[in-house]
Parts: sequence; structure tokens; C-alpha cells
Amino acid sequence: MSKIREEGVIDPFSVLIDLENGTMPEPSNRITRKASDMRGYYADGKALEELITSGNDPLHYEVLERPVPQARGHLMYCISRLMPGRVGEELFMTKGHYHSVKETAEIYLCLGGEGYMAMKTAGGAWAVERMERGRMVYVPPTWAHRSINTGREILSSFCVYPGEAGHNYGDIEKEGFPKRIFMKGGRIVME
Ligand code: S6P
Ligand code: ZN
Repeated sequence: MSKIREEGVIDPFSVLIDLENGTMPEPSNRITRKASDMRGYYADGKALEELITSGNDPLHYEVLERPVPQARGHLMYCISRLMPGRVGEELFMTKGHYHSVKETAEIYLCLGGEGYMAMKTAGGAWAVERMERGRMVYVPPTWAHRSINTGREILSSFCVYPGEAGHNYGDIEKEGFPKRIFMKGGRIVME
């Protein structure tokens, strides 16, 4: 018998999350960002071009998901996996974004690796939170967010955010973040 569903209503489901390895073994979507997708984001554009050409354009990060409707009431969720590495002295990071619907928050539960979540508001507020296995970062509404991998392992997180949130990358492309995170002389520095 066919099921009658209201718009946006779907059947329940479950999905396996590999907590030990910080991954989703059977995603239906895999979004990838390679070094060549990161042009304009790093301080050292020349080092990025070298990584693209001599370094064979390595994977920067991937997002694994089994999407649900991008609608109010639903919860989007995914596994975000950021590779370890550097562009010049700057540590690998995600592009970073505001949510298009500003009133939407996000939870990042770190499953492995180490790094930071950098956050900023359009009004000039700035914050950074440590990411490490078992630590949850709460990104409040209106805060843009970007993760940075400061370790040698993949920085992996389970993310949850409202279905209607959407992603606004354009403003961060223009504004950037007030601080960058580098590895200089074996030390992590923020400047
Ligand atoms: C989505 C959530 C994450 C990021 C992912 C990649 O709201 O914040 O899944 O999409 O970490 O970062 P970005 O900035 O390229 O979307
Ligand atoms: Zn987000």
C-alpha cells in the first residue's frame, strides 16, 4: 500500500557512523575539495599553486552525507574530514561559511584529530575553540565557521544543523577571517 506523506516528510532511516575512524562508511553523497578549489583562501597563493602542480592537487577535505530535505524541521548532518597539511606555513583549513539563514546554529562533535574551529560574526566578534576527539563545538546562530587541522591525523567531526540553514560562502570569500593559523618553527601560531 502506498504511503501518503506530507511534503517534506520522509521515512525514518539509520546510518552507520564509524566512530573509531571518524567516517561514514556508506554515504550517498561525497563532496570533495581539492587544493585547486582553495584558490584565494590562503595567505601564500604561490605555495598553493605549487601544491596544485607539483603536489598533484591533493584532497583537502571531504564531506560525507546521506542528505535529508533542506527544509525547516529537518536536521542536516554529515561527517566532515579535513586532511592534515600546510600551504606554505598555513595549516589546512575549510573554506568557511555563514549559514544563509542566519538564525541557524550548528554542532560539531569532533571524532578524531586535532585543530581549531575559528568563528566570526559580521559585526567583528571573533572566537576560536579547540577541536579534539570527544569535544563538541557549538557554533551559535550568525557565526561564520571554519575548521583548521593542526595535527598529523585527519580532523574528523560529526556535524548537525537545521535543514533550512543553507551555506553562504561568498561573504567569507570577500571578508576572510581576522586570524590565520600557521605552523612556524614547529609551533602553532595564530596571527
Ligand atoms: C555545514 C558544516 C560542515 C562544512 C564542512 C566543510 O554547515 O559546517 O559540514 O560544510 O566542514 O566546510 P565548508 O566551509 O567548505 O562548507
Ligand atoms: Zn555550517
